[in-house]
Amino acid sequence: MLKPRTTPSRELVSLDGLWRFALDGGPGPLDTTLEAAVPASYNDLFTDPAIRDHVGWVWYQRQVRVPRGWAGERVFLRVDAATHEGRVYVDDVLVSSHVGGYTPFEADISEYVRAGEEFRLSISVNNELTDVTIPPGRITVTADGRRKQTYLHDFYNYAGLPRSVWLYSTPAVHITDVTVTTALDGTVTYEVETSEPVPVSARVLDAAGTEVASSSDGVLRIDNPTLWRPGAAYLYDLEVTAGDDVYVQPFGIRTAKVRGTEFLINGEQFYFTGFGKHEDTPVRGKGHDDAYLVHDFQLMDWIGANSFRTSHYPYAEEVLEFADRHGIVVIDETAAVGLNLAIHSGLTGAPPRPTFSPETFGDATREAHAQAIRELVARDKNHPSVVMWCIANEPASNEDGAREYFEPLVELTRKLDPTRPVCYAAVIFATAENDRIADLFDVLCINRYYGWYVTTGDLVTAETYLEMDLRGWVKRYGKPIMMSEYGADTMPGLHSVWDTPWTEEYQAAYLAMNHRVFDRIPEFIGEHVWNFADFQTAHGIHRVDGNKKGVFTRDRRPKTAAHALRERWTGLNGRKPS
Ligand code: GCB
Repeated sequence: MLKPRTTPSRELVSLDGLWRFALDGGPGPLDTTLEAAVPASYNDLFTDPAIRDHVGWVWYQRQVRVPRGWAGERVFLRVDAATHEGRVYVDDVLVSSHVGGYTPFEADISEYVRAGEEFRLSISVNNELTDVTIPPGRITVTADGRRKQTYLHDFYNYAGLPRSVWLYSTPAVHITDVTVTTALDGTVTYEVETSEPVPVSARVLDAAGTEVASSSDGVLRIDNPTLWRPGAAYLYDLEVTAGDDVYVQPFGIRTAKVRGTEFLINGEQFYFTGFGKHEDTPVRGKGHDDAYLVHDFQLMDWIGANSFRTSHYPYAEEVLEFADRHGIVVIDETAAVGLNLAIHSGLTGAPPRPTFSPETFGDATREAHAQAIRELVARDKNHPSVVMWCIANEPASNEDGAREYFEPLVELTRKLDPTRPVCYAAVIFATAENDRIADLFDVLCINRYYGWYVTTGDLVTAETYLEMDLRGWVKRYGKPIMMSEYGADTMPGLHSVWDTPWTEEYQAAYLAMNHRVFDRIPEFIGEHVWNFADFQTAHGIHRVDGNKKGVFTRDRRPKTAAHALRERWTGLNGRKPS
């Protein structure tokens, strides 16, 4: 799905700003004095707990004037994200609806609007998570009649319109999709879809704007191509012309492959250093913010991180474009977090239920999951920064039914994109012995908290357990292995001379223990600390104002461990620490 852009044939109007906001009403004029910022999650904007804890639909509304020059053009309304379900109304007409909180959708509204005139735009957004949504959740009704949302992940269920909303124009016949595939010798293959059959041609411009190739047969050849490399990004523009429409798709020339136990970018071994992140900031919640975007990438550069995982959902496209431009490597994850009922029963003492069954997560869940994969790949396939798809975080891969559930999803991912490796992040209950799905994937991504949730405060035992665990995976599967999560909650300002959990020293010692183990395993291809920054967690779970495993605080100040990581990672440039 194409990102809206201005091109010689397309215009773009941002609808970001303040919208009228209400818990109910709509699509007629909202009777409200509340206003909500877009982009932003609505939850932390208001002081009223009834809004923050609301379960169900909310309404956003504003007037929009179609530019007077757009007569005869197609007019589209594009929502970058409505978390988790969105419905778009032009005046009283429902023009589009979409399920899935972290991928975009759009509607051709040409027949409902006129150039130069205003219309009332309403978007209703639903935050409910159920056993057929990705991510899943459950709604219960309390004894006093309140609907309560629970879910199987720790981060707060921020909702609303956390990304931009756009109005854009195209010519009547227009480009609807572009797919670019590259090879290191400079061969670029492109596929273009259009709303009606028209002749298509394309040319490539280098970073200086000079034309370096052109064709109309789907294949382009660039002589002496400059590759996109981690830490040394280089982007070309593919300018596609189809009839009267022009679309410009940036791309990079690079490959991402697994060979034996190595992860190769452009045929060279790559070692991941970095983080699992979250889209999470004070007040905005999951709202995209360009200032935090710039600052977070500055901090990643400062600390020597060359990569991150979009845990646990697709991030705003602006983030991936920034990574493309700055040579940061991305593992791109679906929102399939929490397909695991054992963790929940472990935490709550509820009797365990099988994760994969018609009564729990069955065919309908898997279809929602398949759709999440389709939309992720459709949106992000052209980003050179994305080197691997992660299709789930901590599923119950050790349980009956896991293989039946995942096999078709892995096949689907590979069919949609044969060019990138595929992984999932394995939960602690899934071991080399009992995991049912690891052989289907390319890289072993392991989440482990020895020394934190297990053997808390005892890093000596933790070190032994961790090494045994990781070596078990290497031995059984012979695939590249990386740590996709390891971390310890840390209260900034808390210090100790002993191995005391929650202190800054303990976080640093915990990470150092992990690193000793990684460095003893030749098949290791990377380390992603959990988490880049502290983040807000679900109401009512056992956390002190959020998850504190950040190496940076929620307002992005370094904890002691940040300096230690900087020492380890700086200067590696994708090579394994020695
Ligand atoms: C995990 C999850 C992550 C949590 C983390 C934690 O295994 O993948 O979403 O935030 O543990 O801190 O408990």
